[in-house]
Amino acid sequence: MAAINQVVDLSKDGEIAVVTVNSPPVNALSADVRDGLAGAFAAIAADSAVKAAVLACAGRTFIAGADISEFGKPPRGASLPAVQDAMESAPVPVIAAIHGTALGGGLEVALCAHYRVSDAKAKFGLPEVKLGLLPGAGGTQRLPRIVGAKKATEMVTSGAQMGAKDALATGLVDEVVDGDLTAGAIAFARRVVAEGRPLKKVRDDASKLGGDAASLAPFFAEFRAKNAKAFKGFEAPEANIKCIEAAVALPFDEGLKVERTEFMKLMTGLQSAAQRHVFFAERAAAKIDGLPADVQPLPVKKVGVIGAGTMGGGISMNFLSVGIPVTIVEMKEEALTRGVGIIRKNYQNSADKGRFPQSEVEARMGRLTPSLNLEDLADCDLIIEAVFENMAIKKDIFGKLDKIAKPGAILASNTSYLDVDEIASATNRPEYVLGMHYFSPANVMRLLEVVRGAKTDPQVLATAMAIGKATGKIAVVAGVCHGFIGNRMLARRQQQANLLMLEGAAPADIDRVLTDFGFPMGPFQMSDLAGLDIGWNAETSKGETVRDRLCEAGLRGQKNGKGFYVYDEQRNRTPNPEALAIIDAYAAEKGINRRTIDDQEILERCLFPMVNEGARILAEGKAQRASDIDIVWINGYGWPVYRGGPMFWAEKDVGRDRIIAVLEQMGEEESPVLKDGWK
Ligand code: 3H9
Repeated sequence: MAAINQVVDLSKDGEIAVVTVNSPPVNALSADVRDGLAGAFAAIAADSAVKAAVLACAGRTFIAGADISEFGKPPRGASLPAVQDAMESAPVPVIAAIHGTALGGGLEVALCAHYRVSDAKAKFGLPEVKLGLLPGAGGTQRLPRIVGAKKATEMVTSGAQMGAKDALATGLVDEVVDGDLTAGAIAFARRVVAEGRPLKKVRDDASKLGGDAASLAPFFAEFRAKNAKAFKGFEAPEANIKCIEAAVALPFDEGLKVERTEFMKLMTGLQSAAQRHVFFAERAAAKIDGLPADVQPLPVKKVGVIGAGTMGGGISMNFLSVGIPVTIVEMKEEALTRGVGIIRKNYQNSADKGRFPQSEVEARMGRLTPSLNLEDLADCDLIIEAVFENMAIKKDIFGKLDKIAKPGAILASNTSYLDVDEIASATNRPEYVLGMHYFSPANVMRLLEVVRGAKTDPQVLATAMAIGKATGKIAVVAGVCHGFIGNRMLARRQQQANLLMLEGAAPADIDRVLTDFGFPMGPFQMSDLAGLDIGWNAETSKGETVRDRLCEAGLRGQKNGKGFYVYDEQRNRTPNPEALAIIDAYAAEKGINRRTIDDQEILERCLFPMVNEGARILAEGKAQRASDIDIVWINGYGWPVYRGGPMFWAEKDVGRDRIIAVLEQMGEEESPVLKDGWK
């Protein structure tokens, strides 16, 4: 085998050349890989003894795309189009041998081969849209020429992957190989040569597009309308659709020009920068600062959950769904039966929607052991408490657990605000105690704040992070403080929303400003949804707050059809005049001077104090890095992913100076970290 460079090899099996990319972890198309491929295909073109070439990859996957870490940096090495051109116009047939995931630029390279073969597990996709981009190396022009414009539109706007079976059916691959992939690809290449099959170029064949511009116009219109809600706020889906339209309407090279123009617009824009930031931030969140390299997570083979309410049930489902048995404990039979019933109903709903077969409902439920006895948790490796937010109750439970749980078992609290160190102090094993703060509904929401107590053992922390990942969560390390990362910042937004409401902004206007920004819901919609009377007590209510007065007047939110809004039977909402009158009266009584407040003030006052709180959290070391805060807000609170999270937005969109200026006007002291910046 001859090395073209350190990441690309060229070898020969008789008259078949084999080009192998070996650039861990995912064979991304870095400058070195592009240089290596350019060198290899130049050598192949110059060698008359070569009759066909196979392009394969070492390691866990075929090329997973362009190297995202190179984006935004000065170009280096061979260009991707030059590499693709060298393959497509090679004098001999080129066969791509695909395993793992051929994604983005990886699939676009494979589409420049004359034939493609894969193993049975291979997956194919153009996920650029998830990075705020579009396939910029011919993908939007070549893919529809194989799978048709309709399927290609779906794939590029969702980033969805296609399996080997469908790839074979559509002609995206020519053969699915059993056994050794490279050997199968070489055999396939020999057949191509022996049969004198042509050098098929995807670019030259428009027969599978599925229609022309006129006949496909209704499809595109309908596709846009159907997805308007999902695409709202995002620039990339529309740009992707435009490119597929160009593939249908224009000759190949003209379509390619449209793709290039649209790609460059997205590439240089803020949305893609934000989404690329999120890609790396998600992966960075999994890393624990200062963790010795040799620390391995402890095995978690059995989980205990205390509390079969909404949270406890949702938390249990995360484990049951991935094959880990759960013992769920409640105090009363009735609550236990209800909780278990809801878990079954949720699984049944998923089965009814075709997400998995009926047998899977039974398999998952079969892993659940309901119990009324804490002692049944004695053999669990991890026990998660999900009862009321009450320190005395939690300490009592942890005291009992300490005696019941086996040595080495991890004891976690799902508290959303309380001091994990104080909870840990109720045990003799504070090093095995931490917070695992799930977000409701816990079986759906991806965020998990893992709260590291003062004494939490690094291995215990690593275990909670690993089990979070294994159950499909994005786990973020937080330090002990009131509300941890997410709720601590949310409190600042809520405080400002309430003040703005008293000073003259209508709740519906505040909600509108935040939903226009990209949140799925504003704070008052959220209050109505949660129920205005959560934590409110009719007997002790003294009418001291607007909330007290709304509840006293019988406004409870969505549950009784009236809160800040009134709701009709379809849950359509209109601002509630009764609530507005209560707010007006309250403000008058407090002598608050009501005025017109514009949208910019609403937005800045709601979000800037949150950013400041994020900076304080960093200053106090309660978050490991600014990007972790972004991940919390995107995955737990609906911060629009195309704005990159509050800290990215503050730094790259608004600018810290503007935030500091507004905070000063508001009389709020800024964190030094906000002044000096963060990494
Ligand atoms: C593109 O192709 C544009 C073109 O159309 C046009 C160009 C003109 N680049 O996810 P993992 C790193 S856009 C650089 O944990 P898994 C990742 O950061 C690209 N680095 O592994 C991580 O690093 P670390 C279109 C990359 O097994 C490590 O690899 N392609 C890239 O769970 C392992 O990653 C995509 O969007 C990259 N492209 O999943 C695919 N990809 O260890 C993006 C990964 O330091 N990638 N890294 O934290 C993926 O979806 C997953 O990584 C993959 C593997 C499914 C491949």
